[in-house]
Amino acid sequence: MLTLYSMPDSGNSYKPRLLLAQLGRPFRHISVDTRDGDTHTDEFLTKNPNGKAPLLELEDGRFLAESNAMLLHLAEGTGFLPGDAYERALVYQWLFFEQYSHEPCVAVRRSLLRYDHMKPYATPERLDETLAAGNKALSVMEKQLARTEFLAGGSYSVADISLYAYTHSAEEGGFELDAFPNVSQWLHRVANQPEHVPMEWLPEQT
Ligand SMILES: N[C@@H](CCC(=O)N[C@@H](CS)C(=O)NCC(=O)O)C(=O)O
Repeated sequence: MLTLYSMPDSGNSYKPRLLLAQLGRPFRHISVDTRDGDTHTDEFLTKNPNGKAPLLELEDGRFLAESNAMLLHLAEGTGFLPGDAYERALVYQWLFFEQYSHEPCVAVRRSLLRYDHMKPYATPERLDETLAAGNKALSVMEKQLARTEFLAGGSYSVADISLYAYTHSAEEGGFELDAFPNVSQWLHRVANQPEHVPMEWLPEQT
């Protein structure tokens, strides 16, 4: 069985949990808390030298880090990842966008405001910077979603799962989603996909 080391409150960790739930793939879940140093123990670092969650352990014992790499691997051969080369590249486009232009501001601002251990880093300059960059990322999504139902076109894909994770919780980072009506409607569409689970969902332990 697959094993996922993930942090319940983290959007990066939510991405593979959501896809696994939607694929109906059972997995063992091991909760880690980065604030307790769980990802910096010698044991964890042998599994992921980067010391970050989520981390996926495949059935054969191999490990895979990086949430978006997990989405691509798990979605292979399913309707969550197009077969056509260009359509697939559009999914990659949004996954790279998520990691470079969205997560570093939308997710980071949420953690600056939400977690006590991040408070020393929540300077007014940092909050201003992440707000401006996050609003820019949301406006890029807004323009795309004025044209297509989902981010990479007409079909729900792992691009939507990846960007849903931190967009649906963006208000916790002080972003005003009412200013982005197409994004808000897309959030509802994503939440209404079959077998959707909320961020708090964790599989029952066997
Ligand atoms: N690019 C990585 C980011 C993972 C990441 O930043 N995880 C955070 C929790 S959301 C973490 O483990 N932080 C602990 C640390 O950096 O020491 C991914 O998408 O999986």
